[in-house]
Amino acid sequence: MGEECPLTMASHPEEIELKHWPVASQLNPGPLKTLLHKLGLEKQYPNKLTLRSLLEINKDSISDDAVDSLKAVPRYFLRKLLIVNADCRSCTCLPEDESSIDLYRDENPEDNEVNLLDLITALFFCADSFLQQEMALKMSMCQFAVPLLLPPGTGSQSTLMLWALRAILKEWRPHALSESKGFEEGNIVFEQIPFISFVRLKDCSISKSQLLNHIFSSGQQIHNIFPHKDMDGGTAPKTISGGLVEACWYLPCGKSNVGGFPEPLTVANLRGDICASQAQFSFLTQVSTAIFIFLDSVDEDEQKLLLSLGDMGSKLFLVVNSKGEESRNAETSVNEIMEAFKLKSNNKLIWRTNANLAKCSHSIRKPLKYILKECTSKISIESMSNDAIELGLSVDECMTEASKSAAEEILKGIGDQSIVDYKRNQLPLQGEHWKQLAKLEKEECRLKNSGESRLEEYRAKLQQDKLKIRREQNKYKTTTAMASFLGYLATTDKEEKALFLKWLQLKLDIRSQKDMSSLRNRFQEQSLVKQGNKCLEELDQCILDSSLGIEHFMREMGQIYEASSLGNPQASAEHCPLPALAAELLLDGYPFELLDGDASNIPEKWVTDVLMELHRKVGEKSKLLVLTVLGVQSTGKSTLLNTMFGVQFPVSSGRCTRGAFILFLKVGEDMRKDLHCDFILLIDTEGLKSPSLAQLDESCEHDNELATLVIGLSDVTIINIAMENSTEMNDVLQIAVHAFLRMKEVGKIPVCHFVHQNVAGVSAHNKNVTDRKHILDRLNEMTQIAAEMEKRASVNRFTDVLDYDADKNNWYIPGLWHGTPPMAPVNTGYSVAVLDLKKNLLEVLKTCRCEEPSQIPEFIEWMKSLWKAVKYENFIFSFRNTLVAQAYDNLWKEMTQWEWESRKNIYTWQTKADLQISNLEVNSFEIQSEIQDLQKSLKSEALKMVATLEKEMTEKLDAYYKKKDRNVSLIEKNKIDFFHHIWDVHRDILNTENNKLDMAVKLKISTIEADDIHRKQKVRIEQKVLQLLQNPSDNKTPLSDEQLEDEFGKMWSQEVVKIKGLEEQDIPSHVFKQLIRDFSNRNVNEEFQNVETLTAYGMEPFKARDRHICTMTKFKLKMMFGREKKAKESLQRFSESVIDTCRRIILDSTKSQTDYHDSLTKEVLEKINKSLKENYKDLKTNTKFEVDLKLHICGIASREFLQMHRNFLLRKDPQKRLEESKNQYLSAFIDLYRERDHCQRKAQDFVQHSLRPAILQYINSQ
Ligand SMILES: Nc1nc2c(ncn2[C@@H]2O[C@H](COP(=O)(O)OP(=O)(O)O)[C@@H](O)[C@H]2O)c(=O)[nH]1
Ligand SMILES: [Mg+2]
Repeated sequence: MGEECPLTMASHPEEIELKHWPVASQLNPGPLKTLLHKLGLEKQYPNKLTLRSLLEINKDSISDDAVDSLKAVPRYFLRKLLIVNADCRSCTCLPEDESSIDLYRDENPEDNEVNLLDLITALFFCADSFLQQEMALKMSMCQFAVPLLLPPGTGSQSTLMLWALRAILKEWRPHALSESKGFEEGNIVFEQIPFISFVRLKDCSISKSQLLNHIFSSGQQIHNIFPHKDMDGGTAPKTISGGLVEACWYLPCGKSNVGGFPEPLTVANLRGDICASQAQFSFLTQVSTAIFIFLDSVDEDEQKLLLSLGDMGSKLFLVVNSKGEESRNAETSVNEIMEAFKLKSNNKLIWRTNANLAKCSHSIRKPLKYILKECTSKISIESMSNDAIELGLSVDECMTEASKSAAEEILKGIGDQSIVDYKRNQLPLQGEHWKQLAKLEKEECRLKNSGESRLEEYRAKLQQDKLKIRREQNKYKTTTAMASFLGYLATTDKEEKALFLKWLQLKLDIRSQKDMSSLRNRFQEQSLVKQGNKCLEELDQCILDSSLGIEHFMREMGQIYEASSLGNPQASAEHCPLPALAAELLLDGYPFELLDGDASNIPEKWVTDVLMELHRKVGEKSKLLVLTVLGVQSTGKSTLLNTMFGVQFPVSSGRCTRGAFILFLKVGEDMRKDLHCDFILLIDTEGLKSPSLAQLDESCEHDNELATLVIGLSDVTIINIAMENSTEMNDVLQIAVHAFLRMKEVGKIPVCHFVHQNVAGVSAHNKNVTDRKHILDRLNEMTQIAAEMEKRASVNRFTDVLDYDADKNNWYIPGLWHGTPPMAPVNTGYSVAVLDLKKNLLEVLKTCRCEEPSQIPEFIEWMKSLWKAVKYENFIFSFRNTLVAQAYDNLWKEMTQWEWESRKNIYTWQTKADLQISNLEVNSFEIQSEIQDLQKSLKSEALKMVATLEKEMTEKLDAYYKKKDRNVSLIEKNKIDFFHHIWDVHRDILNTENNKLDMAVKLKISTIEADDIHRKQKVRIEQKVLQLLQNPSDNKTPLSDEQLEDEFGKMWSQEVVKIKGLEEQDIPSHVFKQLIRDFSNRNVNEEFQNVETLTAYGMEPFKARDRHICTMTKFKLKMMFGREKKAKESLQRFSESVIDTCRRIILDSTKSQTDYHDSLTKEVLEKINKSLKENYKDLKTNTKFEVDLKLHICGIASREFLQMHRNFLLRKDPQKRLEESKNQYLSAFIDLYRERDHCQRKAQDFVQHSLRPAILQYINSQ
């Protein structure tokens, strides 16, 4: 660092208008020009220094070097200020060269120091409006006074820094609320607060700033709110900061015993003599509740000035520096003023030479308290802008009128409506529709509620439903709010757009605070009552629904885009510029919602198109590294990121959105090589384990999904832990790890770092060794359990899934506040620790990777596949942690076993019942009544039997819960579900059983009837033949075979019409159902959804493949290339032997002459499971292998069992048997006909040719 590198220029100088000030090169020679030159800021003057240029990740941003020239001072100051390091003010003096200290040298201090106030003033001159706002915010976090009136610079008048202060939000607790622990929060510019000014006459020798620091610091330490002469750089002469008015706020913490004031106060401090800054002084007198003038004496001019202010009443307090004898004259002049203003003696405070600061501050506190008590005039800074303009001052935000009114127009649209109504009317797409869509999309993958319907039909129905919702969404016209929002976003002027968004954000915050604080108070009251959870839940939802910010508008934008892309082409053409708008915002450093945590869904098309647009905008150079922070709600995650990178994620205790937000940080040229990337992508998560959401049913599920997605996406994950909720984080982590184990492929192993907040002390790292070990032990233990559950042999430790080093990856960060908020400044230790963490993380990012960082397109692909995996996951996310999941899974397995026993029992019974029915000896006349009796009695027996089985199973479940081992206490709340499940199972068993009995009875009846047909067939055929032969019309020529077939057919169909056949069952689908059940809670949805016909599997020889062997990453696979080949060979041998054994079992089963039954499949699957269990650890098989192997074997089984079933039908089905004998009967019929016909003809012949002539002859012969 040195003279050569002054602050970077604004990266887009053309964006910044030249306001009313001349550029530096046109500055007249004078103190300002000199100072700017000294600080190397000439090129930045005026307002050319942008916030964005300071956010770049470059070497400078992590440098910790001390300043070595005055030109380096501004950069040092800003760098430290942006990471809220309160030590930033110590850079104003260059360190002296120790070797050349020469006590007698006449040093010129101007060469190596700059006055702090001058520095701040100069930086405000040079900063653009966004940087000004950020500087003011960070200064106020450090509890530094901030500029309220900036001196004129080269302009003609001072400026009221209204805009610059707008970002400052504060919380406090007035003494009145100390009982209820309530608090107030607000935008400091907007709040009505008493305003107290402190000014001085000439060179009054009292150090006003030091005194103010004394009065308004609360707690043990005197804090340097206002810079004073005893600080670094305090002695350097001020050249440009005369007339600067600084302001700070005193905010009570609600503890009356701590002293201080009961209400908030604004404190203003005018620098320099009031005579030199008359405009500022008149402004202050106009707006102040009280004004304290520090003076030694009053000369004539000053008297005139004071008197010219007119009636100030009792506002005025004179603090007189008493210097003993000398001050005689002064006293008279003071008294004259007292008289002129009719001031009481209380309004004069004497500062005695021998008094110290403590004493004096007491004497000023007293009247202040009195003023506050009586105070009727409160004022907001916002309302001061009129006064300022009247007095000829300028106001910084006048420049922003256009954007302000644009934002106000949108706000006007809200009017008196509640936010809930407003969102329903104006942002309709993201409401119920979107949530419903999210649910449908997940159901499409998980198929949890398919019930009895066939999967394809069910899926088609879900798709229909989805389309319906999109159509519904498409029906909405763009609402007025969205139209104006999108309209302003489309303005090409970057600064105007930024201003508009800022304004909108500020105004929306203020608006939703109104609804929010009352809701939150009600929530507080309700939660004290403890009962009526219903009410609490409703309030919860209300709080969620009542938050409104820019993110909601952006969310709506995404929904409009998503919906229109499915709708008519015209609408989608109309909305095609939307991704470009959003991409631009992303590039400008705005956060962008990746995952909507309220609905728990990603608008994939929207996100994809926006990111791709961004990719194009940066010339397809978008290599990125992803850094995520994950942690429980309100543990300072956003604060951490903001501090670390100077970004602006929303920070507040009261946010109610949730989800994952991304933000792009540009990497500077000097770091690109080291980091191998162009951007760092920050992901901030919101609303995890938020207590106000905990009661919502799906809260836990959404949290787990969110955590899994973001960890999966990141290169480095920061797990943010505030000590009191480390268990919650632990739980979430377990689930995420477990989810990864269940996924097919997790491409990379994210590095994870634990950040422990609020842990100070140099010894923290050492003292917490056992703590860290404990955490890691626990995570390891849980990973093992999970690996066991998922049969992942290659995973034994937490570090197999996430890259974690207990020693290096733990950070202890002291609390954010140094003292008791709200008056506490940010702890320097916090800032230092965060910077340290940042440096380390960047180092990690440099070295940890084994592959090239991905570009945006790959990132998108990866995100999609991760999210798909999350959507397919049907089990793990609903649990709090791995132990609960395990307890549930154990019991579930047990239940499946019990259920199977029930089914087996009933199967045995049913076989007997079948036999009983089929052995029933009846003749066809008694058939109805006898069989019905038997059917009735069997059904009631079945009912009793099922009831007994159900009772037994219920008792087993009870006993299981009573035993209290196997962590049953964790699944206490699932008990009811399990009981319901038992009930469901037995209803199902009973139904099936009744159907089976009905079928058996039908079969029996048909068999009897068919026997009857067989028995009577001979007679029938004879009758029919006789009938045909007797038919007089046809006795000339015999009937042809066709005619006979036809005749027979007619007769046959009349007879067999009553005989019901047995229906062929869909055996492959029965086998498939058993196969799916066999995987119970495992994550195989995706695999099985692609299976169309099971019978097509297992035709070719089975082949072991790479993807069957368990590895965490592709990278690891490469490393063990040699071993992998061997592993595959033994896997092949193993598979073949299992397949052989199973094939034998299957063939054995088919030899028995029975029908197919599910237990046959079950037997095969159990055999496979047994072999797998014995071998999976050695073979390192994964779920994919298990799925493929089982599909192969079940494919074989499904074909064989189908054949077996068909054979059975052939044997048993009366209809089939009749059909089979039909031909026999037909030929018998034809034969008989022919035979009879022949005989008849023979007889006829005989009659005709022998008998008749003989008879005739005989008659004739008579
Ligand atoms: N006492 C204390 N407060 C903190 C700390 N970090 C953040 N906060 C405050 O906690 C609140 C929530 O912080 P935020 O960063 O929004 O939390 P997030 O929800 O995790 O992003 C803010 O008011 C912060 O000022 C800390 O270390 N100590
Ligand atoms: Mg946050």
